[in-house]
Amino acid sequence: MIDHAAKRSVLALSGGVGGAKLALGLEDVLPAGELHVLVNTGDDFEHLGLHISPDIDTLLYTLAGKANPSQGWGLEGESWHMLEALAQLGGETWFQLGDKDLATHLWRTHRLAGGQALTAVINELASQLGVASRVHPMSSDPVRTTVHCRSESLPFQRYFVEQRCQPEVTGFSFEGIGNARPNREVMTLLRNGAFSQIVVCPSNPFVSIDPILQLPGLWQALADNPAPVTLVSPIVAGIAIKGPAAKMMAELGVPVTALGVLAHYCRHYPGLVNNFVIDASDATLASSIDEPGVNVVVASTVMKTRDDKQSLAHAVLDLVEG
Ligand code: FO1
Repeated sequence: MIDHAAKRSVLALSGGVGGAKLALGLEDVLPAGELHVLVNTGDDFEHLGLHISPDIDTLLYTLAGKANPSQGWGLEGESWHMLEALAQLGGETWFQLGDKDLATHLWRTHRLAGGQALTAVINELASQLGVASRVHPMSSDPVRTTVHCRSESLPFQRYFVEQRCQPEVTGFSFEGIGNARPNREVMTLLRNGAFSQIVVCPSNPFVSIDPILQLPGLWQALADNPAPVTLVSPIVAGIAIKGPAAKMMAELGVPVTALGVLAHYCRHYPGLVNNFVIDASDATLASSIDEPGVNVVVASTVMKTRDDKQSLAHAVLDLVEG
């Protein structure tokens, strides 16, 4: 195993819970401050007058060691008095906001109303929570994911939380993406050659990573960058490690395998992926992957323990030095 202390920074692209696991492993094995995470904000929404950034908060809480371990989202040791009182008033309680988590939403909404950019507010929150890595919203401009289903189109959180991902999906759109500017600091770091590797975490390709890559100019900037791009498959042995990715692939007619994941990225972002990490249980698929320029790597990608997260992080980082 290589000592990663001497190397440059790493940029990880992430959605919420699944991506946060690998981000935590990367943070553990990299020198402090060398991990930058560019996070999806397509599932941000305005709820009860508050600006909620679920994937950003999942990253912040996970890297701060404060995440609820069973849910992956929200804070550990949470209480629910506000939600109970809201229910008594007849308010909407389908989206669960814990009492401590509420402070994050109140603070963010207050700072945004005062004219701060989302990027600056997240920097403040990260520093208050004691997060050593850099957590970057993909953009400070609003992008909102809509899930198109057979019978209706739903804002992302209505589909994901209220409808529990049950409606059959036919596609996705990202409102506002055409005018959204990619995170300026990350674009500058890319231009300056600050990253030794770019890692696409095992997050949902359609609703977590696509909104990031479809920001104007972003995926081309990643593809043109000399730092290799390593994609970790979110599909293992035909199932999604976390969330509805496998269900969505089946409904969209994409093969529910690691091959289907790679085909999605290669079709929409040609030349982006240099390394593709698949799980050991999918090792037999390796010989059937013949995407030009893609190096296939087999590793243990299921991250149940902290050790699992660190081992996968080492396997990914070793690719660049190896
Ligand atoms: N996910 C749920 O499945 N149910 C919830 O009630 C819920 C509340 C919630 C509150 C704050 C927050 O930061 C995240 C929350 N999530 C909840 C997760 C959220 O829906 C994420 O967008 C998904 O996990 C997809 O990344």
